[in-house]
Amino acid sequence: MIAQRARFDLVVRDGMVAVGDATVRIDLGIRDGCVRAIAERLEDATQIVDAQGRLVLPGGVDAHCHLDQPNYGAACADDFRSGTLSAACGGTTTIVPFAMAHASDPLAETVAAYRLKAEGQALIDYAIHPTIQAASAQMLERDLPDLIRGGYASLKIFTTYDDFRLGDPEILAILKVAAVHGALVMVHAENDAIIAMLKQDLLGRGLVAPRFHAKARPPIAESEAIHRIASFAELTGAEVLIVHVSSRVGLEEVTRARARGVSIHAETCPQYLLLTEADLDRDGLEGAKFMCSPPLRTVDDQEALWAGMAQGSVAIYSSDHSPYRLAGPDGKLRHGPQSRFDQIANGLPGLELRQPLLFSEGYLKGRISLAQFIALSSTNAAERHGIAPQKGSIAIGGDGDLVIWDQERETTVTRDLLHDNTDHTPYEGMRVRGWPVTTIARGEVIVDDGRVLGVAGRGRFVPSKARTAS
Ligand code: DUC
Ligand code: ZN
Ligand code: ZN
Repeated sequence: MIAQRARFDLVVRDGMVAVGDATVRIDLGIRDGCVRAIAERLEDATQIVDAQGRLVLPGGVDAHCHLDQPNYGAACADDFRSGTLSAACGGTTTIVPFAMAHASDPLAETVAAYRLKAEGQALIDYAIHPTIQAASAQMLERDLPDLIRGGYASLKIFTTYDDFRLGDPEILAILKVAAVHGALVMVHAENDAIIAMLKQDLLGRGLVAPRFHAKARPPIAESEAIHRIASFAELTGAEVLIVHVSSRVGLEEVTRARARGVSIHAETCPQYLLLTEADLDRDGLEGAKFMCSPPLRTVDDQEALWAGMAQGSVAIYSSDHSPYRLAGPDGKLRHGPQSRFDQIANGLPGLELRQPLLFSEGYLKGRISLAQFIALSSTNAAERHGIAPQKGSIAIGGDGDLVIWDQERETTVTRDLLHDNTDHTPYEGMRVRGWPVTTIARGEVIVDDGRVLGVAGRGRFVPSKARTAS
């Protein structure tokens, strides 16, 4: 006799599922990785997960993190295996890291090689952003359109860093191509000349401690670059996303441009909401743990970013997980205890704590609503980066990527709690309320109450779709 297959592979029973700002007690039925039914009572399942009394939200989408990147000094501490494990343990079910290479490397090869690094390693699904560091005629006419059509419709460019930065003519040319072919262009927006001048002044005066990192990259460096990119977006009609917006004045440039109809969005990250430049001044080289670019700012900047999250001018909340160990020959302090600020790698870990921090500090403290928590940490990123509706929401036909939250759980953050491969967390000692206790990815329970059940390599590539036919 052939056994009948159950109607659902998994039913998540009796959870409080978010519908707008309300929650509804309902069952979710998943078959073949996708949500197939949402109803008061679903039976006939191979597996039932009891979510009674708990919130059931879409899995987090972290569309800005750095894994297994080339070493430009300190080594990236996480590969796809450790990075996706850490993400899954923190309630994230999709990530979008960057395929980075040298300017002269062929784009398609860079992206293909990076995709290979994920295969067999990733625990959760992933899309990929190519970073664009050159703008030759062949690249603009052929390589870039091919890439966009091929499932890489979300690109990143830089206005600073000697190895990556593009000049205005190249940026304009790339935006024109992106507008025609329907790609999103993510921009690291800081004025390179301002930073170079200030850095030289500070180092010349012997002002080398980590806190001078923030002085070398003031908010005006960010706001100038955002203003320029907004103008270019207005001119070309391209859709742009300013990544890691850190300052009030930076966000104001985005808000002003949006008000006149420019297709520009802002992303921010937990570090800009919860840490300040005072952290750079901690004892000894403790400040190195807090060095990222753009740098941490002030309480006033934090308030502007929280207001932007609540009012909609910040669209996306990502980790910008840039993992470096402190110790060791490849770590942040590889130049020794006297390291100058310009010798310390910029980047903070955050993949695992991104969701818990926003849930606790944003939603449970009343700074944002539950609907805003979901939009900022999942749906908006999926939509803007071309992976919705498969990712980023709970909907019939979408992937069964769900996170069950225990709203009552209180956790003190310690390094031991986390699964990334760094040796510290900038959030050590912070009290967090609410925790993503169960992570379900395409209908499979991959993390449950601290136990990792999913297997490395189960994660799949998700193509990022262009907005318009080209
Ligand atoms: N920009 C990023 O997006 N991540 C890390 C450092 C940086 O400058
Ligand atoms: Zn950046
Ligand atoms: Zn980044």
